[in-house]
Amino acid sequence: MSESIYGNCKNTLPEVMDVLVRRIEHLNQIHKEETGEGIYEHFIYRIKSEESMREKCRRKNLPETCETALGHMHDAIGLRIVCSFVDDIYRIVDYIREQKDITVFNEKDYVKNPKENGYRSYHMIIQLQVPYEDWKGNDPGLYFAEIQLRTIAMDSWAALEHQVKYKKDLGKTDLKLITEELKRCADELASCDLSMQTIRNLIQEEQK
Ligand code: 0O2
Repeated sequence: MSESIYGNCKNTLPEVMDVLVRRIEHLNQIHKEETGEGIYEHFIYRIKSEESMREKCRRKNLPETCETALGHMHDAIGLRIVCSFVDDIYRIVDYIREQKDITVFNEKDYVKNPKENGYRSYHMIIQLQVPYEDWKGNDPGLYFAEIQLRTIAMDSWAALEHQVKYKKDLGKTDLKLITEELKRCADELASCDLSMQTIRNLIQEEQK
């Protein structure tokens, strides 16, 4: 069997991801105790499969090594947090920024600055310090992770758009029309997110 692209860190990656997962669950718990509501609707997480990581290395013309997978790529560990309201996305972002063992390496706010196709999400690349060895042999070690934050509406849109991207049998006309419709949908969903946020604010004001 060929060696893992994650080298000696293969078995550590799930443990590092677990630290992050527990942190986010803790935030949800605190928020529930304070407000009676969870801060996210659901969240999912994964270690990028060997196959996907190797494919990404090839796509980017980088060697299929542990250094590339854990030093140059930042999404071997990925979390996706799906919220009911846009404000909750920014609350979680602030919470992540406050963590002493986390350094924010890069952020992309595709919520305020959507991609041309309509894609919306908040992306954070973070570096987490953990009491485990990293790929460089440092202990405590540093591990990258990608955290994507979105609303339920943004998440449904991204799932549909992802499906379309991989449909190979679409003609040029179909593709153009679908792309335009997807963009229109993304904008309408963003407008719904805004209305939902306004309704929530009104309810909260009323409760004060
Ligand atoms: P997977 O399978 O989801 O992990 P990168 O390609 O990561 O080096 P880039 O281009 O700077 O770098 O990344 P960006 O824009 O932060 O996006 C990374 C991830 O966001 C993607 O991961 C997707 O999950 C998601 N994403 C970004 N743009 C789109 C989009 O237009 N549509 C959808 N559906 N998802 C998007 P990967 O690596 O593609 O794959």
